[in-house]
Amino acid sequence: MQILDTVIRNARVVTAADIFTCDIGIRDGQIVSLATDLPTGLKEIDAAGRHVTPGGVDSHVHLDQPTGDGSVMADDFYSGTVSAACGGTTTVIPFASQQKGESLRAAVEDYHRRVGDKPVIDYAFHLIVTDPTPDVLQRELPALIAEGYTSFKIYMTYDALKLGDREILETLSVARREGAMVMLHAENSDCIAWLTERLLAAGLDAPRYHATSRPMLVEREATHRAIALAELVDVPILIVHVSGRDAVEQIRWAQSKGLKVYAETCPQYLFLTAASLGCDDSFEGAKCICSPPPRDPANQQVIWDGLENGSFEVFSSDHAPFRYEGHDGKKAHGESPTFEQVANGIPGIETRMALLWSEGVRKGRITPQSFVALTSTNAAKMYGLYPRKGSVAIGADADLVIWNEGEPVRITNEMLHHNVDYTPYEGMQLSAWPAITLARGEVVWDGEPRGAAGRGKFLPCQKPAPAQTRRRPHELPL
Ligand code: DUC
Ligand code: ZN
Ligand code: ZN
Repeated sequence: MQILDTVIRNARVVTAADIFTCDIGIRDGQIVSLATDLPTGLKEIDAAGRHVTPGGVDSHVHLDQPTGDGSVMADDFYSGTVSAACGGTTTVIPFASQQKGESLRAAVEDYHRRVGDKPVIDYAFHLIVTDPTPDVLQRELPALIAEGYTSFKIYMTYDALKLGDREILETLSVARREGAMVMLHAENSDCIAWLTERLLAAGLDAPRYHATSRPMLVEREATHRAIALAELVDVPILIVHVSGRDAVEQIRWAQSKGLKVYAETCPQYLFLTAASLGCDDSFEGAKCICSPPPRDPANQQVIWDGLENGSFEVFSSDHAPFRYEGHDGKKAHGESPTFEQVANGIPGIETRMALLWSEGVRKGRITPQSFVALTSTNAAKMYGLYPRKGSVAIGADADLVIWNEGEPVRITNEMLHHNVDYTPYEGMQLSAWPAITLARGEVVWDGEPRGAAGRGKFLPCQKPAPAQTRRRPHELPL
């Protein structure tokens, strides 16, 4: 047997299905053996007594994405992927966003230029379709899907991004025909605009009114409409960043009807509430402005329940990094802008995995196997990267996290590696953090960031199995 590059000894391996103890043999960046008493490798790592999980697949992150409103994302493909690796994530899927009036191909080319030779870990792209012209739908989108951009996001809110119902139907129909996965940002744009206008007219413009302007019913209505449109077209969809009970009820209703409606949630809906946006009119709450907004403790519990009972497939960060200080982030419109002028999004690419392992697995809310499914395996399947990514299996990339558990870890922004000047989780006490992250067999985190810029590779995605329609094509004239 050819000598192994690395052997991880006595790992307590966790997959989405099993937990077992073995050595992990790695050669040329892949897992080549899972056995006991493997021969000595060129490098040996002792994992006795430690859980070893697949590296995280963070399938919803925003890195160096143009915003168009004067704000600039704080993380590019270097700082964002270093931060990811230090938090146990080994694959990221950010968004190449079409500008209205621009071709989708131009957005993809621009985004590859932005990536350059920066990434430390592997990455794929989702597309964002904002202008579904006949040319985009009939020519560009099918060609891009065939080239490995097999998922795209549709927004139901934000003037610069949103599609109307007819446009959504046309776009869903292409996804069905081409076998792509559609992600939907489900909030009712007109309801938000109507409420925002009234709040601002009444002088209620502090960050906390962001949550008032986007109550759960706007998410419920849009979630229901997205499900209805997808049912009409007969295509699977995934509802992103689900925040609470109202949307969860719609999703479970659809799932109970046998519709392929998948859902994603994020740490902010487990660990933040609307009160994180402030209890007074201070601007500090802008740090936690994101959409949909975080809700309240009862809704946090609904999200925990959904993670436990299978309502959610994916737990992503929705890392959308804007600095608090300076004039290109949360304050791009001045020192004290109105809530609707504040860039939407919070950082979380590095804290996602440890938050869920510490507060989910170690507190007995979810099993280790569910953790793996939610943070890695399901996202790899959902977006066509499985089995290369998302599992500990022979032939898979050696993307692994060896966990440190039982010692207190207090989250501070200083310990993180993103380029944002705050974390919403400052001061939180956890009981786990990745000790070592390996990406294609290379140590990229062992208490220090180790990955070199440019080692991350672009991953063309397969057409995802979960995006396949249930019905036979001849049943609908689509
Ligand atoms: N939607 C996202 O997916 N991310 C950040 C902001 C938003 O509205
Ligand atoms: Zn969104
Ligand atoms: Zn997002």
